[in-house]
Amino acid sequence: MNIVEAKVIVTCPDRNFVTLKLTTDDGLTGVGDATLNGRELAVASYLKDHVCPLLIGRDASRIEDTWQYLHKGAYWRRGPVTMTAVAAVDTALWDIKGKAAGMPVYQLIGGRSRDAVTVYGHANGATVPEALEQVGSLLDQGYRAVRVQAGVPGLEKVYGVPTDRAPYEPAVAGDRPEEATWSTAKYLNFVPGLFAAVRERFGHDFHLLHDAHHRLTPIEAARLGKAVEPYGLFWLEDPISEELQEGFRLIRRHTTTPIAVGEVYNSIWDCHQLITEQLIDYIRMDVVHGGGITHLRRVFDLADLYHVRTGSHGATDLSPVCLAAALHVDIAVPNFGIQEYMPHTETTNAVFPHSYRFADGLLYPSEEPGLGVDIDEEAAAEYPYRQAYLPVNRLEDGSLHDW
Ligand code: GCO
Ligand code: MG
Repeated sequence: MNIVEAKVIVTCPDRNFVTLKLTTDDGLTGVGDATLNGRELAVASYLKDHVCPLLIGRDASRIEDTWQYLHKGAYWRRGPVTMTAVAAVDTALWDIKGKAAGMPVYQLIGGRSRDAVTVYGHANGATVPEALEQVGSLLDQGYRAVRVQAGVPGLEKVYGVPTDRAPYEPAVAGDRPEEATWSTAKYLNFVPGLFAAVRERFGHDFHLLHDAHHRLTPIEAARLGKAVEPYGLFWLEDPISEELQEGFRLIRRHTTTPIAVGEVYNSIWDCHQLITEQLIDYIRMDVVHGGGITHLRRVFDLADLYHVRTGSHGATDLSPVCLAAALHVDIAVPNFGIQEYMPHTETTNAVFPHSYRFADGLLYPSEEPGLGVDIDEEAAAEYPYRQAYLPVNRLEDGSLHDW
C-alpha cells in the first residue's frame, strides 16, 4: 500500500481551504485538511515543495513512522505551518487506513466511548437583544450548549460579531488585514451583564460559553472569571495570550470559572505545563492545527491524566475534512468535553461531500470506512484562492494588542 500521488488542492468555496489528497497504488485515496486561516499558501508550499516529494513510494500504512519522519526528520519542528502540514498527511493516512480496514476511523482508535458528540453553537449579536434572539433560536434548534458574544457599546467592531447579521466569518478578503479598535475596560464593564441577561431570559438548563480571544491580562481575566461565576459558565475561552503558560496560574488562584485554551497551539509542548499543573479545564487543540489525529490523541491522553477534558476548535476555517476527523476523535476519547460547531455554507459543503450529521444539538461521525469525507475536485476548481486576512486589533491609543 504505497503512496503514488500527493496532491495539494487550494479552493475558496466562500472561504479558503487547503486539502491534501493522497492516492495509493491499490487505488485508495485519503484526504487531510491543511488550512491555516490567513496563511494558507505557506502550508500549501510547505506540502508541495517539501513534503509531497517525500511521500511518494512510502508505505501508507506506517502512520506513526511517517509522523515521526516528518517531525523529527525535518530538524525544524513544530510551529503552525509545519504542524498543519504534518496534520494533513496524518489525517489522510488515517482515512486510507480506515478504508483499507473497511471501518470508520473511530473504530481504529478504540471505538465509541459515547453515542454522539455534544456541540456548542454560536450566538453572535451586534446588541444584547440580538444575541438573546440568537440564543433562543439555537435552543429551539436543539442545541444544549451556546457560546454567546455581543458587540460592546462604544466599540465600533468586535471580532466575530457581525454587524449585519451575516454568518460568522472573521477572515476578510483583501490585500491587507482590517484594523479594529479594542478597549478592555469597556468590554469588562459590559460583558457580565450579557450573561446575566442570557440566564435571566433562558435559565440555567443549558451550557453557556464565551470567548475572550486572548485580549486580557491575567489579573483582568481573574476579575472577569470571578464576576461571571453566578452565571455558571461552561468555560471562559482564551482569556489571555497563550504563550506564557505560567500566566494562567494567576487566573486560577482567583476564580472557579472553568478555563479553555488551545486553538492556536500546535504541539504538546505548547500546553504540557497547563495540563500537568491543572491550570485549565479544557484543551481546545484540533486535528488540523494540532498535528493530526496521531498527535492530538497524545495531547488528549496527557490531558486525561490531569482531569482536563477536550473541547476542540471547530470554526468554519477548519474544513469539513477536519470536522469529520474531529468527530472520530471526539466519539472515541474517554475525556471528551464538547466540540465547537459552526455549520459550513452550502457552497463549502458541496465541495466537501461528507456523511457526518447534526441532530438535536449533537453531531454523529460518519459510519463509512475511513473519515467519511471527500473533496470534489471539479467543484473545488471553480473557486480560485482569494487573499484574506484575520483582522488586526489595536487599543484606543493605537497600540497593537493581542487577540
Ligand atoms: C473560535 C475561534 C475562531 C478563530 C478562527 C481563527 O473560537 O472559533 O476563536 O474565531 O479566531 O478560527 O482562524
Ligand atoms: Mg476561540
